[in-house]
Amino acid sequence: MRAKSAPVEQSLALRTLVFIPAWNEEASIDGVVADVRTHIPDADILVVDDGSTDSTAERARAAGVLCASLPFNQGLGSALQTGYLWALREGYDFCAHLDADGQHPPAEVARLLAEVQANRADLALGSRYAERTEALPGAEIEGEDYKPTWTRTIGINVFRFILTLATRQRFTDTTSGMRAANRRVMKLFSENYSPDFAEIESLQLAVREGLRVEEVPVRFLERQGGASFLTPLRSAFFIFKGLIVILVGMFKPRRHAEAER
Ligand SMILES: Nc1nc2c(ncn2[C@@H]2O[C@H](COP(=O)(O)OP(=O)(O)OP(=O)(O)O)[C@@H](O)[C@H]2O)c(=O)[nH]1
Ligand SMILES: [Mg+2]
Repeated sequence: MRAKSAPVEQSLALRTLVFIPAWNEEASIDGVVADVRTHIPDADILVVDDGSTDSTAERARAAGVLCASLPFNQGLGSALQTGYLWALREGYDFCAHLDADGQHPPAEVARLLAEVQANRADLALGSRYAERTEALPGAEIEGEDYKPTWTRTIGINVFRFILTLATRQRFTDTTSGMRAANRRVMKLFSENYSPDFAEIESLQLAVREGLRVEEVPVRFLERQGGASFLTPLRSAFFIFKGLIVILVGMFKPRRHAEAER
């Protein structure tokens, strides 16, 4: 007679993956991984090394976290899509991502995860500019507040206005790369995500597919090392490209994610 199999407790527990897109972030990756462990202790951690030429991947492996190394630099969108696909295929219930440069406090990411875990949103988005109805969140977090450059400020305001208009949902921080998601979002984004900076496009897509996207007020900090990719010229190009992408996105056929629920 076959022995009765013992109940597998782990299969009943909800599993969370926190992934960190990283491109040449050796100066900050150790600190970010350590902070995620402290503030989101139950989550598995995946560093998506986007073809780094420094020791980012070695450091991630030495820290004992999962590490997916893309063979060459493919852009932030590809790194994020890799994370969503990993989470989907490995059967995680929830996932979250944050930048590898130390700007996104993991304590704030934990608050985003709480929103999707409580099923108040499919996609929770950390916003530096959302109105704060309670006491300043993250006030206890050490570090200097993020200050956008003037080109960034222009871009943020342009996209805030256009995306709000295009989706008929109020957005304040469309370029935020601090997000938490459930499996509906994993499925959508692992199939549809542009390779480069696709933060805005992905929000438009999620709203059009009927997913619940919610902004949560958070603090962002200044970079802890490395260099920003967005020079003023790149920012101008990014704004131009973003506008075209939103315009085209308004006419794309819907895939009706609601029907897949
Ligand atoms: N720029 C850039 N970042 C990438 C890429 N692939 C992965 N990343 C990671 O994506 C995250 C965001 O990149 P950042 O250059 O910091 O972009 P940002 O936070 O919008 O810009 P800053 O506010 O100036 O830091 C970081 O963790 C990067 O390491 C890539 O191809 N280009
Ligand atoms: Mg950054």
